[in-house]
Amino acid sequence: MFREDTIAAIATGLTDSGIGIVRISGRDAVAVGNCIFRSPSGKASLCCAESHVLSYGFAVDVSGSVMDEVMAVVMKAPRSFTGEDTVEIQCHGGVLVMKKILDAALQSGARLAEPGEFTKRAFLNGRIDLSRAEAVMDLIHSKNEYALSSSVGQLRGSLYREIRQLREEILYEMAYLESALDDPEHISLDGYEEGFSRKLSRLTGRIEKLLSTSQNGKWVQDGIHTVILGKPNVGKSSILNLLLGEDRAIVTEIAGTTRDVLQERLILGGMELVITDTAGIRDTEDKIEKIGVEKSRKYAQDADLILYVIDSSAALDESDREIFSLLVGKKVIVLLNKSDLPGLVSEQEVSSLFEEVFSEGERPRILRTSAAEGVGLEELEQALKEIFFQGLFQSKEELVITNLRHSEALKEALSSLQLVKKTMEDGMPADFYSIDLMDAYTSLGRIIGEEVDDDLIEEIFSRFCMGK
Ligand SMILES: Nc1nc2c(ncn2[C@@H]2O[C@H](COP(=O)(O)OP(=O)(O)OP(=O)(O)O)[C@@H](O)[C@H]2O)c(=O)[nH]1
Ligand SMILES: [Mg+2]
Repeated sequence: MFREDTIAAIATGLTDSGIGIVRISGRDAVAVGNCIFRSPSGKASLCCAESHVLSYGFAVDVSGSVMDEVMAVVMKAPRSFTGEDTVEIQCHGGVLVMKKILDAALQSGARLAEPGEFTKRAFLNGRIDLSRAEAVMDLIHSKNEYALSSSVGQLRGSLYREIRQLREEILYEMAYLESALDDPEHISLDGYEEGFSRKLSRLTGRIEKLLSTSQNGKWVQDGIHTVILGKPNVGKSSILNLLLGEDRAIVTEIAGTTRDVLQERLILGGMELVITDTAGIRDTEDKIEKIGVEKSRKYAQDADLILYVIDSSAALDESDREIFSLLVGKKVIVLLNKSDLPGLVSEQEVSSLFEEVFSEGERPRILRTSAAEGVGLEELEQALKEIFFQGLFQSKEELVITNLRHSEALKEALSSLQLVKKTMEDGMPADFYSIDLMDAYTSLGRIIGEEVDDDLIEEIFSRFCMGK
């Protein structure tokens, strides 16, 4: 799958902007770059340019006409992102001018790069492992602080290092067992099992710890699916508008205003919420409202988090009881809204009702809000952080598994190691351990790209964007 030809692409966005970069990489990158670059005197050549130093000049097309005033940089192999000779032309960021410069590169011998091909080359040239290549893309797609922080950590090799260490330890055990079985006279397995069993527990413990972060990883990557639930007229849509900072949903004093679900994405305290405003839940004869109420129930079932809004100036009733049943087993934050009005519902009242439904550790937090006066946002932000990312992301290097492919491979490695444990507990001889140890070693290898086939590589990199 490895190709030695020279590729080119526009590396910056295809919209008008200050600067645009056309990137060329491969064996003939400098020659191609030199065809489209002309120094002010016309004498200096990119072929003699010092590596990693900017040269000022002009971009010219194949007929020699000047297209733009540019800076060019040559990065000699292996000290470039791809590990190959690379030239980057920094031009003005007009879409037409970038396209013309790319065209000139293609006419001078380069081929248009496929999506992700620069990063694929970096991987195939051994510049970065697969987990870091994937982190590059995750970083580009990061839409919230936590996703960014996680991909920066993985880009700097936090996952790679942990996986490599785990594999080394497994390899050591495999090698030891193999030599002992080959040469029983000199290497004894007496008493080996006790130490080996402790080691296995440590290894499975480390993999379990990584896996335990993958749920958080999903929230980081996809956003926390949040549903605003409550009776009609309690201020659900007003809360949505407050969170969004704009009048997105219709708010009126008429109960039953919201009839269909309304979904938006927003960032709160660095976290991304995919938030849904729903129709107020009540018994109704209105045909349309009824459908809306059904939808509210359905969305509540699939939610990662429910914001249960109560109008604290009105007494609780049967509809609230019904909503309670939708909250069981869910992460819930209760918002006692309209706290600017004289209160009829207290925290104690709500909390004592929850005692019947929730066990002690899982009882929802209760916060006072006033959508009318903009009160309660900071407390909500704080509660979200504690519920979803307790203890995580304290440091930039924190390892959180955000990639489904990685968590699948970790699960497989874990179950292989558990099989080794079982083989041992069943009293099978040591030569039965190695197949499962090898499987665990291979599964972990897939994360960093050491045990992957060409199709998977193609698939992973095809999801990348152009020019990366
Ligand atoms: N005083 C006060 N009024 C509020 C507050 N939040 C909302 N309201 C008012 O309550 C009424 C209902 O607000 P909505 O946001 O439409 O309530 P809802 O829960 O979305 O109602 P439905 O869509 O009918 O289910 C409106 O008149 C709002 O102005 C608040 O914190 N304090
Ligand atoms: Mg509403």
